[in-house]
Amino acid sequence: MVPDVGLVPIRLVKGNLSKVPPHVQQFIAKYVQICRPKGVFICDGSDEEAKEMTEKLVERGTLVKLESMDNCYLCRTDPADVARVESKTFTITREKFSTVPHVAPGVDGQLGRWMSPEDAEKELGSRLPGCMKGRVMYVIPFSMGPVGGPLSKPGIQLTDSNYVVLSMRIMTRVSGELFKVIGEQGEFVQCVHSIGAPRPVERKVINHWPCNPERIIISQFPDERKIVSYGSGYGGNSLLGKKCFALRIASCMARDEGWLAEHMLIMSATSPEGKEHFIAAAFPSACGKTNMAMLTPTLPGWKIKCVGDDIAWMRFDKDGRLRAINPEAGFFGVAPGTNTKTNPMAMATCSKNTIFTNVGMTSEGGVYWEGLEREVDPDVEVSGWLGDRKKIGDFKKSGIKAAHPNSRFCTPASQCPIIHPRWEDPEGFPIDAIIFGGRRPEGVPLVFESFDWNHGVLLGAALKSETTAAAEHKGKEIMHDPMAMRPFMGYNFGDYLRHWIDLNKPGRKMPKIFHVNWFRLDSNGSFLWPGYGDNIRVIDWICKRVDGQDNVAIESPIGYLPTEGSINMDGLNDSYRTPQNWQKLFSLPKDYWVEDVRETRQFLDSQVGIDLPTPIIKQMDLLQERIAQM
Ligand code: OXD
Ligand code: MN
Repeated sequence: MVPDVGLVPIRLVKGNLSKVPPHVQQFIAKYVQICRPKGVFICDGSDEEAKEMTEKLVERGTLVKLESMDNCYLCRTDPADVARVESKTFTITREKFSTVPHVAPGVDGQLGRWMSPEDAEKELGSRLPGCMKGRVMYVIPFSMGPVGGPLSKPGIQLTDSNYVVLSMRIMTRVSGELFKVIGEQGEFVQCVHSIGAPRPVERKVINHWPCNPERIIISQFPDERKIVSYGSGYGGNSLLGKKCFALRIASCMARDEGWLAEHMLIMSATSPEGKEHFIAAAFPSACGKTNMAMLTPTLPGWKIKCVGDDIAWMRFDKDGRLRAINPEAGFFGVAPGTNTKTNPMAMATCSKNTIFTNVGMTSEGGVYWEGLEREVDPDVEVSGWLGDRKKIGDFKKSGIKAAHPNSRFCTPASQCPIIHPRWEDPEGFPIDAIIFGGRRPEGVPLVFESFDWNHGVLLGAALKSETTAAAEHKGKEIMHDPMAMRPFMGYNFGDYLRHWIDLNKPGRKMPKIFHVNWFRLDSNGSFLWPGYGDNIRVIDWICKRVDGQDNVAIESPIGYLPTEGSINMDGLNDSYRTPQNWQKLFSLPKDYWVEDVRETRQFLDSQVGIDLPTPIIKQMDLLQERIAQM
């Protein structure tokens, strides 16, 4: 069947074009014309479709079936394509300062990368033409958020990677129904993705993972609600519903429409008395958001339910409550470090119907990564992500990792044993508390609360953390990651802060804002806090504050701190319960804070410059004054 939709014929390999609204057909036809795939496959999101595609990928060697698991597969990528590439990620707007703030002269801007439409045309014009030659273009209709929900948004992704098709159907809601939704609403986000390896391939294909890492470009066009990603098949570079759409494009939609698209987990915590609180928490990549979203409480009687582990879309309802949905349908979690102690719920979630990428594989057909040493038979042989076979202990001895530090599991959220029973409620959940946090080895207390909304926005703006493997950074350093959105900002960060401040309107019930740090170290380098399931103790305190308990907090220069003894330490090891440990967890070394605030101020002044909203400058002045008087 070769229907003609006006530009070039769409040579259909599979699917039903008659169900595709005309403006979506035009979009497909435009990119068929440019990318020249050998055929077009319109996905319907069905299990049969996934099964067929999976079998093909196993035959080809892109996926390996994990024999000891239930419907799980391993993918090993080209070692040159293993993480998000922030340096090649751009936002394209006519006006530069819609995308990036006015940085100080001579300063290298860190909050977003702008490209002019002319340069983008040149860059993409030298990559896209013919980029899908010899490959099939898959058309993925997907929804971020429950299909047709009031807070949800539809998208169409075109891609020449069937690994992407399979991952997108886990991470988003892929369904032919979307064509109807789009037909009625008109709007959809245009997502174009190519691995950049037309046939015959020029670059040597490694691990059956064709890609073009030297020419990667990930471009967002917020004004056109469009994303074009070229060269990489990995994670946030290629699953365009996630970072590109649900954060970068959606933050622009949110600015225009008065809501928030944030890099936040969503969870509920129910106290032993049966009171449920909803929490959204922003942490930079690889700070344990997934662990926190599904933590197993160590305090008796508490229950945690997970709504989402990475992204929150939040909008005030008519009663002035901020309601959040998780726009995603799956978890794309970092594998190393995940085990039955740190995150038993994630382990249970990814025991079936999961695609693992760049982890090790045991000779029995199970998975292995650093952190599972105690859970996998030490005599078993593992083939590492780079293909070398060794015993577990020998990986450690040789210093070679069995799994890449950014290796992932891609698994359906519905399989999480503690997924909230109403996690797909299209209306979302009312958020009581927003938490910001990062990896801060020094100086920053376990938890503190902002004095008010604007002070809370400053806590988010001042967020810093040790760097991670989720992007291409090398080594450990403390990096600014304002609102945990540095790599995901869709527009001028000063305007973004202004948007946050402006949300605080009379009649609205603003969530309380907190800052946490699970990662403070002792002088001998050991953690002062056990973390993981014991973080419920901090959540317990946060819930008390949300409920208005005044006697559990004391004012300090940086915010409200817990009064000594107000965090429940029952059942913890004695070493955590000493007054000395409390002092180490909550102390505010003056020199540290004087320097910290000076450095934050310098960062915001130089990076956001004249775009920094006055209320934030005022908050910094007040903070600096309070610290000077310490
Ligand atoms: C992620 C990230 O993959 O934040 O979620 O990098
Ligand atoms: Mn993330």
